[in-house]
Amino acid sequence: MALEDRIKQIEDEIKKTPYNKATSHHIGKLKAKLSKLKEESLQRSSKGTKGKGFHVKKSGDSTVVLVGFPSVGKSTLLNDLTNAESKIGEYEFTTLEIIPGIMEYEGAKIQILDIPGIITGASKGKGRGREILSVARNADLILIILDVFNPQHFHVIIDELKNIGIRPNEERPDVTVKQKKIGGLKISSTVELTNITEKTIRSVLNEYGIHSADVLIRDDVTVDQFIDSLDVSCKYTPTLKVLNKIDLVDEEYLNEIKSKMPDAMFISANKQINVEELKKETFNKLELIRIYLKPQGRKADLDEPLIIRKNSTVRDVANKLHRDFVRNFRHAKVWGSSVKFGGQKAGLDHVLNDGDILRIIVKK
Ligand SMILES: Nc1nc2c(ncn2[C@@H]2O[C@H](COP(=O)(O)OP(=O)(O)O)[C@@H](O)[C@H]2O)c(=O)[nH]1
Ligand SMILES: [Mg+2]
Repeated sequence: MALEDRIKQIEDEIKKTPYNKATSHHIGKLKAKLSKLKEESLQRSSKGTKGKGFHVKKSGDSTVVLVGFPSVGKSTLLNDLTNAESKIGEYEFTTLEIIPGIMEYEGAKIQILDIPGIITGASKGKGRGREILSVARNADLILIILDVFNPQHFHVIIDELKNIGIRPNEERPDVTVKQKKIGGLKISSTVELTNITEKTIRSVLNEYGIHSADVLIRDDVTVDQFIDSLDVSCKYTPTLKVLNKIDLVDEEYLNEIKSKMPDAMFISANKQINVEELKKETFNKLELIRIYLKPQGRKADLDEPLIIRKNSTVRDVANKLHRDFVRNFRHAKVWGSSVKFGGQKAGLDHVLNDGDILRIIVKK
């Protein structure tokens, strides 16, 4: 049976099985099976897309992807936010390729990708949807662009993203599984588990071929979250909801949607309403910090910071500068709020703070 058919079969079986105490571990097993199959299917499709024009080189300090149905104004918005010139169309499916642009904000260069519009069923391959959506898997932030007249598309997009292995706005659950050769499964948790039984945990692990391991759970996870924690390919990506074309609606309509979607941004891409606010919110959501580099024997360059994601380490900076910095790393010296005193020695795993000054010392 083809992979997609097996996925469908298990999805149907999960739907058919009533959920209760007696069936929960069976459902857990099915869900684990499903997750494995989806992962496999994802891997296959990403192999198949190489060289087809959907591979975009990452550039800038972080990458933002615009995801939405056709004709919601993604290309118009890309042109507003960046130096790019993406074609804008009156008809659907204007953009058939990925158009990158760079948005400069507060000294950061943020890459924004305009991808073709997706439709319902995209993650199952409709309209090249899988290839399109796989680009979103590499994003640091996803802007979900909605037409002000179709806010209900939000749920479709979230489902499509989930199907492609993205967990929008979720945190990676705190679960560690240390596999061992013998000894069986030892399961412990630091919180009370109210959503999953030990039996279910065991059957999920067995489905993954894990029969001996120390499992430590620090969050009150659901079955789905527990399965996700075993799937290293899951991406936990923040998103920002953007409702476009507000110039077309009256205040009453607008206020009604605002009350239903209080966390969304309301803009008009072609009338340039709230575009500056969107730039600011995008920048904030990425949680970027500035690091000033201090070359040996010289003052730190306080004009041109290096921009990296919050919680980045010395290793992340070193990697960004040059491969050799990690290979020949001796130690680092740090000035700023991440250390107790200025010039403190730090290793590759030291987590940096906004405004830190960093000097990397390498082996000669
Ligand atoms: N009234 C209005 N029209 C817009 C707005 N943004 C985009 N459009 C129009 O919507 C159509 C589709 O825009 P486009 O950027 O190509 O959408 P895409 O398919 O999502 O890339 C074009 O005719 C745009 O001029 C907006 O804020 N207000
Ligand atoms: Mg477009």
